[in-house]
Amino acid sequence: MTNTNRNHRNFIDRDGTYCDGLVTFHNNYLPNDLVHDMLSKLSAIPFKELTTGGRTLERPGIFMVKRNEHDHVPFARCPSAETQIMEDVDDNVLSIVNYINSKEGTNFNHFKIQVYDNNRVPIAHHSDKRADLASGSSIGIIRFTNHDEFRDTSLIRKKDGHKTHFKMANNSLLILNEQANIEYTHGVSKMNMPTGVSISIVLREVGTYVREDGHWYGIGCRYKTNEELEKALASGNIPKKTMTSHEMNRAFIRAFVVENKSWKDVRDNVYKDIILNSF
Ligand SMILES: O=C(O)CCC(=O)C(=O)O
Repeated sequence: MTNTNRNHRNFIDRDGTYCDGLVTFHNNYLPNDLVHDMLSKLSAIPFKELTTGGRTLERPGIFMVKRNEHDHVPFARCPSAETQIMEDVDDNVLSIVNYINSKEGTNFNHFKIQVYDNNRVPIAHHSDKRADLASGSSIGIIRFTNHDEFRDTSLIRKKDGHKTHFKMANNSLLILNEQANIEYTHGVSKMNMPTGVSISIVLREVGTYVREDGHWYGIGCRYKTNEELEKALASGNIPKKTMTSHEMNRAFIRAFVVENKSWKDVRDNVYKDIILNSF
């Protein structure tokens, strides 16, 4: 007889490296003094409604960032950021980020924080959108839950559908390197177990920046640095855009779908025209 109880899954819940050596999982990651009371501290964040394609998601959330040396704002053009303003990171989130960056050698500067009200709120499997992610950078997900509750976070290998489940309990950290994000989708499944609140922080290293005057530069843009953009603006020799913003939005949606499905298509093919038209 088929076991239809979805709680009976083979979970990975030990520290280690998994999934073709591309993914690292840590339990009890932050030291006690740092993790103490973190769920209730994070619960006090003024979360907002998130939408994708105009549709409200079941998980409220917020985006926080660490600005760069020019005080410009890292911005990842991803589906759920469509109506969001990037907030400056608060002290609690910063304490977590600083610990992870110094321990893992990462430069995470962009943080998506989401509240999952109970185990009935899923997140569909997807790859993170690479248009604006720093080259070679990893993606981290750290989770905080009540007591010994957990969320079922799983990875699906795009080429053959192979699925690996991670038991993300309080203070667990999953790190996907760049190749893992290309080869796998990740998502959070529903389970047959109503539980309390869980808060996750998705940590990314974003290499695209927005200035106060509305100009963009960085990895996802035509001009890769602020200096290059300044020079182009000063020369008055800015090329004419070949796409309207409506066409750009449509191109993004197409590119997002490709990234979710294909493990072969590389960033430069998928985002080429968008990059040339971003400045
Ligand atoms: O909250 C999680 O565990 C994952 C969230 C995620 O992958 C995302 O929002 O892109």
